[in-house]
Amino acid sequence: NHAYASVFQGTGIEDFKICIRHHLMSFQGRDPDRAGDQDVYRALSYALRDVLMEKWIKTQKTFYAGKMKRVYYLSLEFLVGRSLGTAILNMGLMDEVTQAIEQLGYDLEELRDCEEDAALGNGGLGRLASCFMDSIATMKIPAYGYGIRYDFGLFNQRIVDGYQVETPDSWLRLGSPWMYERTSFMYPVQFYGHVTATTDKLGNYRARWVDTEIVMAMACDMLVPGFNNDHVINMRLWRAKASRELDLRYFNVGDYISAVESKVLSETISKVLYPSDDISEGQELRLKQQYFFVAATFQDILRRYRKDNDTFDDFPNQVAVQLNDTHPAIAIPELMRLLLDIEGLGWEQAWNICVNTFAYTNHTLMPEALETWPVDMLGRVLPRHLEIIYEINRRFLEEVANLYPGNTRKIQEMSLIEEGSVRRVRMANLAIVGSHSVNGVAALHSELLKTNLFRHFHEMWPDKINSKTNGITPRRWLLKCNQGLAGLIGDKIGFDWVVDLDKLRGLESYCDDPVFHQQWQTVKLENKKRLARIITATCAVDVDPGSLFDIQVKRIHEYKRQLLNVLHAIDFYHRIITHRDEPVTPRTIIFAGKAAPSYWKAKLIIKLINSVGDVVNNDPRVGDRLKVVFIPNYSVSLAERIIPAADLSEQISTAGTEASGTGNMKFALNGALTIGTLDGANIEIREEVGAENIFIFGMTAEEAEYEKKCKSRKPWQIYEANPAVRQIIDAIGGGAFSNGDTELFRPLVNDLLSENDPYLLLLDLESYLDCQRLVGQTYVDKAIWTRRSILNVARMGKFSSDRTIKEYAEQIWGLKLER
Ligand code: DL6
Repeated sequence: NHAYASVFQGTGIEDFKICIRHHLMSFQGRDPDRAGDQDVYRALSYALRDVLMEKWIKTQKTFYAGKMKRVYYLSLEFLVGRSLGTAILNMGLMDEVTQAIEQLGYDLEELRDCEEDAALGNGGLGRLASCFMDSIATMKIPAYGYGIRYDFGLFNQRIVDGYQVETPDSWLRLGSPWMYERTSFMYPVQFYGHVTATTDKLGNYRARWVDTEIVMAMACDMLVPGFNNDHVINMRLWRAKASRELDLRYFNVGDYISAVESKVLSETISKVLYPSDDISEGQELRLKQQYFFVAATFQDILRRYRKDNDTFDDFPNQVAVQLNDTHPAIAIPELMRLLLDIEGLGWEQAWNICVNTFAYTNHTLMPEALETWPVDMLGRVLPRHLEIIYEINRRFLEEVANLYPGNTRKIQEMSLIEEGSVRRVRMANLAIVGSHSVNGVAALHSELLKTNLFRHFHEMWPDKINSKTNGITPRRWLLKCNQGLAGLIGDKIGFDWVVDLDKLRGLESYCDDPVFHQQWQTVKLENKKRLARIITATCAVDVDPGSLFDIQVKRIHEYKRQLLNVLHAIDFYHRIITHRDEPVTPRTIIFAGKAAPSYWKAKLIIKLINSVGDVVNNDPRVGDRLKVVFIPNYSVSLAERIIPAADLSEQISTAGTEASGTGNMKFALNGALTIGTLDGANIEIREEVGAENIFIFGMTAEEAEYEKKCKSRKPWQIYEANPAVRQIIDAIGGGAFSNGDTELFRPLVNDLLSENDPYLLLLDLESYLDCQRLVGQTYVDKAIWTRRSILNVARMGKFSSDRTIKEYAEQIWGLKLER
C-alpha cells in the first residue's frame, strides 16, 4: 500500500504498473499473472481514475476558494462514448501508459476495445453536450454537467435481412470503472400527491405539496479531465433508487412480491434512454425522468450555494443554468417552487432570480420535436408545478395583452398553454419566458428561430434570441481519432492547435507541397484500409480502399435525406451497367445510423439501403466500381473510425431543416470534402473553407420554403422530363431491389412523387446528381483533391467547441475567462 500511495506523487511507468497490479488484486480479486484484457482494462481505468479524483478534489477547492460563479449544464443526454483513450490523452500520459501496459504484457489498443461506449444520448444534441464537457474542462470553467445515469443506453442495432432490429444496450453489465457511485449524495424526489394551501404568520399564501410518492436520486459521477491542465470536472448523473428497499405497506400484510414490485417501479425512472431524437413521444415516464433529474440537480445546486450564501439575493451572480433543449425546462417552475414554497420568497423576487439564472438552447425547428405535455398528466404527476406554470402564464399573457391590445391570435400563440381537445403545456414557450437567453446552434437556425418559430417572442424581446454556432472537441475528433493525421500536422506546425484550433491555418502554406501531399494521402489511405477491414468484418463486403469513400453517418431521418443519397447510388449503378465502357471514378458509398424504433419510414429507408447494396455488390457487371454498404450499430467509437476514412462527407438535408449538424464539422476536420446543401452549419463551413473547396447543391432555405408553399415545380414533372430520374424511381417501384416485390418500397416512391413531400427530394435531385458527377471528376485529380482537403482542415478553427464555449461563457453565463 505504501507503493500504491506513491501514485499520488507521480504518474510514472512504475507507478502505473504497481497501481494496476494493486487494483487487480485488492479490488478485482484477480491474479495479476493470469488477468485477461477486460481485467487489465478495468485496473488501468481505476488507476487513472484515482489520479483524476485527486485532481477533481483540487479543482473543486479552487471553485470554493475563488467564490466562483458556477455553471450547470442540464442535459437529458450525454453521448460520451469511451473514456479511457480521452483520459490518457488529456492527462498527457500516453507514453507512460503505453509502456506500462506493454511491460505488463498487454496491448493498449486491445484494452481500449474492452470498453463499452457510454451511449447516454441519441445523436447530435447528446454528443454536443459531451464535446462541451471536454471544452469546459480544458478551458478551466467552473461547471458541472447534470443528467441521468441510464441503466440502458441507446439500443444496439443489428441488421437482419436488411432490417434494423433493436437489442438493449446493457452497458453496465460488468459495471463501468468510470462511474463513481456516491451513496452519500442522495436526494428525495416527489411525485403525484396534491397541494394544500396554508397561510404563514404574515398572512401570505403558502403552498404545501403533500401525500407524494418519493423516489431517491443517487449521484453517479463521471470525471472529465481538461486537456493538459490538471482541471477535472464532473458530470453528475442521477440514478433512481427506491426510497425504501421494500414497500412496508405491502410487506406487512405479507405481500412480498408487491413489496419488491414497488421498488422496481420507482427504479424504472432511470432504466432507459428514450430512443427518439426528433420526435416528442409524450409519455409519463419521460416527464418523470425530466423532473427526477431536475429536482435532484436543484437540491445539489442549492446545497452548494448555501455553503457560501445566507440569502438568495446573489443567486444569479453565483449560478448559471443552461437548459439543453426543453428537456430540463421543468426546472423553471421547480426553482420557483423552491424559492416560493420552501424559501418563502415573494413572486417578483423569485421570478427575477429565475429569469436571470436560466438560459435555453433550442436544437431543432422540427415541429414534431417540440415538447408539450398534456395538462392533465402534468397536473397529476406534478400538481404544484402546474399551478406555478398557470401563474407564470397569467402574468405573462397580461404583459402580452398590454403590449398588443386586442391581438388574441398572438396571445393564443404565445400562451404557455395550447388549447384544444387536449390542453397541453408548451415547454418551449415556458423555456423562453423563463430564460434571459435563448440560443440557436448555427447562424441560419437562429435566424429562422427569430423569423419563424419564435417570431412573436423575438418581436417582444429583440435581445433574447442569439446564436451560438456549435463546435466539436479537437481532442476527440482529431487528436484521438486520427492519430496519423494529428501526428503529420504536428510534425509540420506543432501541436498548439489542440487547444487553439485556429492554429491549423499554419497548414495553408503546405497546401501545394507535393511531399506533404504524398504524406497526407498516405495517412488517408491507411485510415481507409482500417475502415475497409471493419466493413469486411461487419458487412461481409470487400471494398477497395483506393475508391472514393463517400460517407453519410448520422441518425436516419427523412429530413437528413439518406434517401437522396440512395437515389444517387442507384443512378451511379445504372450508369455503370448501361454505359459499360465509360470511365467512372470508383466509389464506396457508406451509410451508418440508427432509426428511432417507432419510426417505420426511417426503418424502411435502412431496408432500401441494404437492398440496393445487395443488388449492386453482387452484380458482376459492377465489379470494384461501386459498393454500397450499411455499417450496423453506429456509435461514437465507430464514428471515430469511420470519419477519418472519408473522402466525401454527405450533409444533404433539405435547406432549413438541420439546425446545425456537427458531423459536418468532424468530417471536414479530418480532411473530407463536403457535398452539402446550404443548411445549418454547412453555410458557415462554406464561408470558412471557401466556396471552391466545398460542393454545394440544391435549394436555399428560402427557396425550399417557397416551393413548399407555392409548389412551382412538381416532382412528377421532373420524373417525366428526366429519363435518369425516371429510371431510378421505376427501378425502386418496379421491384428491382425487392425481388420483384412492387409493394415493399411503395411508401417511399409515393413520397418521392408527392407534391407534398416536405423534404423536396426530387426538386433537389438533378442538382445533386450533377454535383456528384463533379465530385467524381474532381477526385481523379489527386493534387486538386488533396489541396482542397488540406485547406478544409486548415480552416476549421471556428468549429472548435472551445470557441463555442467561450461564447456561451462570456455572452450568456457572464463569466470572465482566464484566456
Ligand atoms: O445542436 C446539436 C444538434 C444539431 O447539430 C443538429 O442539427 C440537431 O438536429 C440536433 N438536435 C437533436 C434533437 N433535438 N431535439 N430536440 O439532436 O442537435
